[in-house]
Amino acid sequence: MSPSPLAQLDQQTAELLSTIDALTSLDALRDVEATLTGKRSVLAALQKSLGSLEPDERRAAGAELQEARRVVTAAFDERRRLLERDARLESLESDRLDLGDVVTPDVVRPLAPGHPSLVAITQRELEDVFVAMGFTVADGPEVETDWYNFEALNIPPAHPARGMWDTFYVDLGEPETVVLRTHTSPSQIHLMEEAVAKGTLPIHAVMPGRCFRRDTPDASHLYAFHQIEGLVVDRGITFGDLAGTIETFTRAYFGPDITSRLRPGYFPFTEPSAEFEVTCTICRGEGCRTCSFTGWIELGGCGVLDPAVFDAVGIDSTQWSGFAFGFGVDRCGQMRHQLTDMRALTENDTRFLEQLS
Ligand code: FA5
Repeated sequence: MSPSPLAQLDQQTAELLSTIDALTSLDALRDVEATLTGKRSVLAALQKSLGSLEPDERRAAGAELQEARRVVTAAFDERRRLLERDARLESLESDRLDLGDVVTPDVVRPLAPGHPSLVAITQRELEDVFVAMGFTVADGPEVETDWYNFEALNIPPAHPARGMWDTFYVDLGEPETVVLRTHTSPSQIHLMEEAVAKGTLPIHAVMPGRCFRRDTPDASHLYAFHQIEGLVVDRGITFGDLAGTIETFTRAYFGPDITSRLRPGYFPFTEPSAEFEVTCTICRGEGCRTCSFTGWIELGGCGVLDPAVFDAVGIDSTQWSGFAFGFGVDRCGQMRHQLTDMRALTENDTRFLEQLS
């Protein structure tokens, strides 16, 4: 009888188990997998050799070999499980962040307190200048009917001057046309109506607030911006009073180096009307991108109140006269702080904001 092909099985199994035991990495384990438990293994070769045995012997040897394969495969799987666990622990350890490394005193310092935005600061400074000149401060709604934003200001429907203000319309399901106010001038109307109703003329007031236009944002335009409106209604008011007020304001707010100029302009609610400009504080009049290379920045419009506006609110224009102005708060802040681009006011860049604290 020929020697059984499984004569060395115990020893071969023991060798396989000790090879498995000696594996120390998953890479090594993958490299030898085929020779330990796969098609190229000793046990697979033995399996093939059983074909030469008698059926009875083959059955017995087959069972023996199967048991050896179970033991070797179980040892192999267990080794793989342990190596995988070790690899996982190792990667957790290397990824672990030591809090002592990342929490520096800088990070845990108390949060700096907030502070008003440049626009709020500017608005307050402008109010202070005008209060010192004898004006009171009032406000008006940001959402207006067409009548307040346009018609009462002598801008009837379809009037070409409406093109001066690219308007956001609000659909409240009301029969009246409702808009986000395009300027603070409708607050003139509210104030005059109130003064007429209460019999409190004359008026010397400024009305700061937010306005909205479908303007494309650029270095000197935002679509939500701020204006401060001025309104004087009294007896014997002339264009000279307006010019003097503008000049006094310019010197008080920007300092003696900055000059103002009034250029003829057009607004339907004032006659005569003017554009109010100041020397560009960024280039000091030399010309730059911010002032479109003119050396001047337009701050706003102004003029003597048109009698048609007095008629709309029921003020007798033979007894009373007045002037109004409206200029950009954001633009005043931009010029005062020499900001080349107004969009910095809305971008929440902390490097910019921290300079204001
Ligand atoms: C007006 O809005 C008139 N209501 C001003 C006025 C009041 C005239 C009273 C006469 C009497 P204007 O459209 O030119 O005018 O705007 C006035 C100022 O608001 C501008 O000069 C500018 O400083 C500011 N402004 C206008 N549009 C923007 C914008 N999109 N972004 C930032 N500032 C703006």
